[in-house]
Amino acid sequence: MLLPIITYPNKILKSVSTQVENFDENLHILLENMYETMIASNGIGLAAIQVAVPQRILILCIPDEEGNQFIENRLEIINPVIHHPRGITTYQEGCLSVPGFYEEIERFESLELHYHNRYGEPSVLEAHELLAIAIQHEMDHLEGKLFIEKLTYNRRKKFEKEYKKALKEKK
Ligand code: Y12
Ligand code: CO
Repeated sequence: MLLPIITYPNKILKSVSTQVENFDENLHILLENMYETMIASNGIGLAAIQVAVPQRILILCIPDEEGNQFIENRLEIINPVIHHPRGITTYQEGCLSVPGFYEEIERFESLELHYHNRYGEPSVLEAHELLAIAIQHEMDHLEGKLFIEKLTYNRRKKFEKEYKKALKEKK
């Protein structure tokens, strides 16, 4: 089932998400629906708060070199914690909750991620480059933060002006 994606400036996106306690059928249905919603929207990452569920749940599916996304590469990440962040990189980020806007953002280049899978089993993964960037972008959502909050004052002002104009034109 496709879920509606909440977009900026909806205040729900500012919620701090809570830990998942129950790794049950409801969680599995939510994960399936989030994946379907993300793929249908041409996304590579989605946090549960973007579909109005304030829990620490992320879905990621990094495309291969040809840009194809395969379900075998889907990552379901619950209650994540970053360990050993290192290096600095920049990437032109976008967000399904801020449609039509992309900006260069600085992130750690590599990290180790500790998390739980859909059955509540602990897992660890080593992430570099695009996966590491996407994890950091999605984990900011868990704290109620959007990538636009990382912009300089002037760039943020420009964004607000352009975004408001685009919203008006959409109506
Ligand atoms: C690097 C940087 C950021 C992330 C977070 C995940 N972001 C996305 O998956 C964003 C996807 C996105 C897709 C859009 O739709 C199309 O391109 C058709 C889109 O739409 C418009 O801008 C109109 C915006 C964002 C992961 C890795
Ligand atoms: Co986002």
